[in-house]
Amino acid sequence: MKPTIGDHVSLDNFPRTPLLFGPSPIHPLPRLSEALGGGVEVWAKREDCNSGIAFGGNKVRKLEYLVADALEQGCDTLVSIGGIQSNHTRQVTGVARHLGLGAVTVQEGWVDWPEPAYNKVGNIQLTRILGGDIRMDPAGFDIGIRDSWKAALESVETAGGKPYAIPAGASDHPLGGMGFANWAREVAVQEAEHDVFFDHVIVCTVTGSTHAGMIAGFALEGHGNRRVLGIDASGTLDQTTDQVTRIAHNTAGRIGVGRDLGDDEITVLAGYEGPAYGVPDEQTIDAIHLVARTEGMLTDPVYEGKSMAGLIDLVGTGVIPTGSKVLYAHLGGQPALSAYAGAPGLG
Ligand code: 5PA
Repeated sequence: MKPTIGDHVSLDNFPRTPLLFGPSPIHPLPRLSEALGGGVEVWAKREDCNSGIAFGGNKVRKLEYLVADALEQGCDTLVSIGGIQSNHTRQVTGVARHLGLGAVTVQEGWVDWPEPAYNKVGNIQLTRILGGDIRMDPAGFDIGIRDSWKAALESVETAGGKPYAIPAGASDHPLGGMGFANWAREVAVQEAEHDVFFDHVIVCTVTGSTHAGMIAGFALEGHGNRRVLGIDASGTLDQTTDQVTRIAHNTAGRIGVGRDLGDDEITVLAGYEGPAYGVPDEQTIDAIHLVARTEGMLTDPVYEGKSMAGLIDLVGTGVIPTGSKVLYAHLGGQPALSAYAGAPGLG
């Protein structure tokens, strides 16, 4: 069945600063599909190659809407927060540089990973190269609002600057869901181009606005027979589910969905998060190996390796039934791989 492609005036009304190459690539994964038994057709949409800014990723897409707002307000410094190996803070810093803005990022100790190079390589290395103002903080994992982030905002003001506040993952923000609402519209166009309809979408979820934006965006497209399955990688399922639910409802209202979202439209699945946020288990590593070795597609041990483990299991157990067309949202994250060279199977 072909989707109808509509022009959603309400979505187009939001100012957007273009940061992506254009629509992110979409392509089939035939050898992975075959390895999973050949009963389902798996495709990927590649946010890991969506932009030339600091390796791209899902946050660059979200930031198209947040930075448009920041520029309109005349802000000169983006201020955000994440773990030491945060992809988000790397992308915030890259986008700030691209636009001639300053960036302050609080980098917390979200993950207890005993690798000597963990504080040096991967995302933190790239953020340093980008010339970000990094504030290290020992606090543990939490997707909520933190005092250290508020202090960073205040410090910019004290120095005479005008900060723009971007919460963890650019999620708990009025515009957090917009980027992936727009993504859903992009998918509908690409489906028409490729004459395919994805009845299942797999997405990794932690701070929630990627998943939530998709839910709202697909609700606007109006095809009820599509399931968006969020794979939790936070290890704090209730908090992530609450955040996805809240942002999905807010975004749906903002873009003019015109009806309440049903509970069955919001699905966050546990079981693939490993021992904790940022720590892979055997299932994660096996998933990373399978997709790397069948398709040459790289995934990371914090996020996409976990959502890929979810996809593999859901196909294997028949939760995603034979005959399905599955779209795997690849959200980026590979720069963290070098920080995990000590994990069994990754180095
Ligand atoms: C991240 C997030 P959400 O946070 O929007 O749910 O996205 C989850 C996700 N895949 C999925 C990758 C590669 C991600 O980087 N990363 C965070 C970060 O600080 O990098 C926000 C947690």
